[in-house]
This record gives sequence, C-alpha cells and structure tokens, in this order.
Amino acid sequence: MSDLLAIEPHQVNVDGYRCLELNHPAGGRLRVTLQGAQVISWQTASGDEQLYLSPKPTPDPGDPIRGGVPICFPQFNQRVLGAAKLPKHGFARTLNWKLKTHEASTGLCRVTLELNHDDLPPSLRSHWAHRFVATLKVSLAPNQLQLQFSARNTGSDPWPFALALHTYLRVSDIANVQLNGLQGVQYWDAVRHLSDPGATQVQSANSLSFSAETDRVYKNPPHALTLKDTARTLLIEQSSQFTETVVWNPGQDLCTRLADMPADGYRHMLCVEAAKIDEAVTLAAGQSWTGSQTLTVAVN
Ligand code: TA6
Repeated sequence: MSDLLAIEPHQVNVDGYRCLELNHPAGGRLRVTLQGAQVISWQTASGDEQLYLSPKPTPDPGDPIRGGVPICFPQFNQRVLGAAKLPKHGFARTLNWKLKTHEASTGLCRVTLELNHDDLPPSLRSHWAHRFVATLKVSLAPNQLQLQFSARNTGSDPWPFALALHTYLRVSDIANVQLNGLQGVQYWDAVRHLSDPGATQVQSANSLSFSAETDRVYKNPPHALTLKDTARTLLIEQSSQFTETVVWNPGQDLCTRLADMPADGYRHMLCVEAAKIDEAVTLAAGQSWTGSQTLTVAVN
C-alpha cells in the first residue's frame, strides 16, 4: 500500500508511558499505550480530543491508567468469574501488549496489538493457567475510531471470560451531556442495588442526564446510542456480541476518593462501555470471540 510509510506508527512517550502514535493523512491522531493496549488519546481532524485522560498520575507505576479505553479482560470489576482470583477488571489493562501489524489504506489506518499467556507474570499464571491470544485492532478514519477485540483459546481446555471496552469519553461538562437511545431498556443500578444484582429497572426517559454518581449495566441495549454535548454529537455503536452497555460517572463524592482523578475530573468524563458481563463467554479449544465498539463524531 503506497501510503504505508507515511503513516507508520511511531513511538512517543506520554507521561512516562510508551505509546504508538498514528497520524491520519486526512487529519486525526491516535495514541495507544503498550501497557494495556489502551487508546489514551483520539483527536479528530479539527484537533479536538474525544477521550478523557486524567491529568493526575497513577499512585504507582504499572497501575491501571485512568482514562482512554481500558480493556477489562478476562474479568469485569470483580463480579463475573466468581472464584477466579483475578485483579479488578482483569489483567489486560496493566500488562504490556506487543505491536503485531500496522496497515493503511486511503481512508483508514490501523494498528493491531496482541497479548498472550506468555505475557503473564508467574503471580498471575497461578490464577489464570489458560492459553489464549487477545488481539486489539484499533482503526482510525476521519471522525471515527473503531476498537475490535478478539480472544482465542489456543489451549486444549475451555475457559470463561468477561470483557468491557471501558471507554472514557471527554465531555465539556457532565451537566451539559445527554445520552440518548436507552428508553425502554432494562438496567441494573450498581449504586442503589450493589448487593442485589437481580434488582432491575427499566429506563423510562429517552435522554439520560447526569447529576450524581451513575453506575448502570444496561441489558440488551440498542446497537447505537448518541451522546449530545454542547459542541458535538457522538454516535456510539457496539457490535451484537457485546450484550450489555455500562454507563459510569463517579460523581463528585466518589471522584474525590479516587487517587488518580482530580477533584473535578468527574465533570469532564462519561464512560459508555461495550460490555459482555452478565454472563461470561466460554471459549472451547480453538474457538474465538470478536466484538467491536465504534465512535463517530458529528459536529452539532
Ligand atoms: O465500569 C464501571 C466500574 O466497574 C465502576 O463500578 C467503577 O469501579 C469503575 O468501573 C472504575 O473502576 P477502576 O478499577 O478503574 O477504578
């Protein structure tokens, strides 16, 4: 492909993290850390940042990065895999992934990163002995970001996993934001019913706005939602393999207790997460699973 060299990803250091940076020939820039294969920055051709990244450092090097798109795999929170003693939100977000390939065509540039069982330190292998390959394809097009995650069982025994693309969207102020498209969808409210996962409600209004801590798991949501902010509308799509959408904002009180967030950080972010968490996926030997989230910006 003739323009491959022109948009080859180069390595940059952002706040001490090794990142791959991709610049789209038509404008737009993407940064992905090797720790966690975490997209920490996505700017559209206008130069506007679309993702939230906390300006506060993490308490310790190697801790999860607060912002961008953390990959929660093979566990979500500490909820899904029961007895497996895995870190909160799994191990994928704190381990170093490897760049496998990069591709380019006129409308799109893409990097593919990979993590497999050999990347796990012995302390984790004792809790997760399964053989796997996890792949993240990150594609940048004008005004569009797509993340496609795949997991493959390369061993001979089946194993289960949960997953979320824990996307932190940057917003002008959480008070200005409406998330549309969830009307009629059943959800579990983790703020009100943490100890009762069976306590579900139905979203009555089409427009969801945010004035306090929000942590909800929407079940069988529609394929596409829209986020309306003052200066932009964002289309948020997830493929059907993701059967839940998690909506999270810590609100003022919880935010002050998060060591890696500034006190007003909650005002500038909203997580809308493509998730597979109500039931774990079980992969038989040789089997794969793939799902994607796509974000498209339209200016108001
Ligand atoms: O996705 C929502 C959630 O599970 C919340 O309950 C909250 O804990 C959030 O993720 C962030 O988790 P973290 O481990 O990154 O602080």
